Amino acid sequence: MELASKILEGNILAASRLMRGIEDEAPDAVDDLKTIYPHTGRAYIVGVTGVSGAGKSTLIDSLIGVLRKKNMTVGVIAIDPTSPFTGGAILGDRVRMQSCGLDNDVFIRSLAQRGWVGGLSKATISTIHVMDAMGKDIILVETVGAGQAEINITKVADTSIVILTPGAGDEIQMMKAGILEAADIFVINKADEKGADNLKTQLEVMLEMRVFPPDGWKPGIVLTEAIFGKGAEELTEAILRHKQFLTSSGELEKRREERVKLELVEAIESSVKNFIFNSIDKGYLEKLIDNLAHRKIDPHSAALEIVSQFGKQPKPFGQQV
Ligand SMILES: Nc1nc2c(ncn2[C@@H]2O[C@H](COP(=O)(O)OP(=O)(O)OP(=O)(O)O)[C@@H](O)[C@H]2O)c(=O)[nH]1
Ligand SMILES: [Mg+2]
Repeated sequence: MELASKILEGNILAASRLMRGIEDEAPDAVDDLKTIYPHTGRAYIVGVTGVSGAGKSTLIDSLIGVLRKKNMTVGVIAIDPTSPFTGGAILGDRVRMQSCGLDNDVFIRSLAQRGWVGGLSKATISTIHVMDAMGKDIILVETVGAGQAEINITKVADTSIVILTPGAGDEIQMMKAGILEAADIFVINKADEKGADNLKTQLEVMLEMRVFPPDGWKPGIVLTEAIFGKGAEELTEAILRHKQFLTSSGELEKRREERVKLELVEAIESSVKNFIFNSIDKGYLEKLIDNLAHRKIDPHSAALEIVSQFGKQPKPFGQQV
């Protein structure tokens, strides 16, 4: 438990160790995660999604600068990054400091998505928990907006930012349905390039066609030039305004309930699977597999046959509390 208490003190080396354990699915990691869990739920989670090369990392670099000026501590999780964080002037120093374990204010971690089976992967949520427990005020999660993970990141984030770039007619098409709908803030990055205004109009038209409840949140559009640090302050203000809206409308609590529900579903899936495979009669399992191989039964029916043996409780079930 020593590792967990070091993490709660914000120790970067301890946090890195647990994050590695999470990725390797080390059994110890589960215990440490249990210990830190009561200390999580304070960080504000921001998803940053856009196609490869849209400028997500560059924009995050400049956001970090603005957030640090506001004395906020920052965590960054880059999922499947295809380009490394080059680091602006500020970040460059911070990353160097971080590698010496000296800087507690900014913590950056990359996660490989390859090999994940469905869902957003426990690894992302658990890594968020570690940064949260370290006391990071805001956690930025960078994902490339083309896969299944991005749909889920919008469920995990408090604020979802979608980045587009000029000449992005194609980008809009490439974005999976559901990502655009889930955006709380649109960013048009590379506004120094031709076509930014055009794209803004296109987005505005798209938003006009959607119906928002009168007291609901209507996504805004922020123009940025991330390489020049332009627009990062406006974007920070937009994030904080959205946070304020979510807090005062009670929407934040609802989103967070959705998030823990998602975690519960993932946890149930893995514990039920473990439970069944640990307790099932091996001879019965072998026979079932043999029947599957000889096409005497199909996998869905086989699964139902197994699960039905564990579903003998009255419905609905649950302990009285
Ligand atoms: N002209 C211009 N180029 C930019 C701007 N922002 C970022 N870039 C450039 O766009 C390229 C991609 O930027 P990244 O920040 O790596 O993009 P990304 O979205 O993180 O890319 P992946 O991690 O590969 O998905 C880099 O060469 C940046 O210098 C901008 O505002 N204007
Ligand atoms: Mg990147």
